[in-house]
Amino acid sequence: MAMTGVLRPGHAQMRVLDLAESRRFYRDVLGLVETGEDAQGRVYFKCWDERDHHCLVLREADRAGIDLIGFKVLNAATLDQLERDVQAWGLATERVPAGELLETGERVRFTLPTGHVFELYADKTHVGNGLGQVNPPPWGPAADHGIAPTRLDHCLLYGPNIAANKAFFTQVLGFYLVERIVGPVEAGEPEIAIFLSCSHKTHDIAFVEYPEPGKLHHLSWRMPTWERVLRAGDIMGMNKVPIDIGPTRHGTTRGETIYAWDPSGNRFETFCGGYEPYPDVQPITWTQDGFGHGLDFPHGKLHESFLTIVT
Ligand code: M3P
Ligand code: FE
Repeated sequence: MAMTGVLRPGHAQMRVLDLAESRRFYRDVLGLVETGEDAQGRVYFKCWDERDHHCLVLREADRAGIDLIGFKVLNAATLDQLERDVQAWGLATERVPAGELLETGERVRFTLPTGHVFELYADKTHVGNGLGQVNPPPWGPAADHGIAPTRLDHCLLYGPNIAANKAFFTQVLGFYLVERIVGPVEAGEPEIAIFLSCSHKTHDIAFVEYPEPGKLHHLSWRMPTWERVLRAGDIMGMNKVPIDIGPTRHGTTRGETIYAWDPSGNRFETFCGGYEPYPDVQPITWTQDGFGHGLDFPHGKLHESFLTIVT
């Protein structure tokens, strides 16, 4: 089998300021499927076409942002091996017991050089997408409730020392570099953004160099088509959701996109398209001159908010 090791982004736990308002937003405007609430009051969601129990956990807090991001790995033996590899690379790990998140097995947790709490896990209950495993229809009612992304696609995180994250993800977790943005020529063109894949996607995770650790730029939600991205924009308009950028296309990754804000000010993206890299791809570089087109290809505009607003 070609895809082993780390499989995909599996969950994010996000902080929200008002749980009731956010619950309505994620359920009825973004159109996720609510799958549970735990004893701590955290609320769980999945996208309609995901099959595991959840991909998003909301926790009420007095500041917005991201608590942790979790990636699913192939199986328990892979998890054990990666735990040893992470430790050998020099990061301290802890085991979070099974059941700490609903319907989720043990997780191996550590903190990335950029200050983000990152987890690997092998087990989460298969709840299915509601269409069944035998002769399923292509979609059902949940695919037409709100914006209705099909899956959690990737996240973009901001923090210091992305060079160390790049080394860690490529040397330990089996990711490869797909695209990068470099800084000014005078500074020797250091990497200021990296787009990393553990799959066939243009990115499963991306990082931007930023002085403050542990920051969230956006969680990205996969849409099946550009028309569906435009329709997401219609739904944002109908619901007075504040939009940051788009609808437009990133030059970086070639994805079609809207960036907008949830009720707590956490940015999210509705995203589709891109191309399909393999691990032998030669990374694409965006220079300072090209940065504006990398972010917003048609306008060639380096939107100020991209660099300055994070949670
Ligand atoms: C994304 C994406 C820049 C592009 C950002 C891209 C800063 O958020 O999902 O591809 O050029
Ligand atoms: Fe994105």
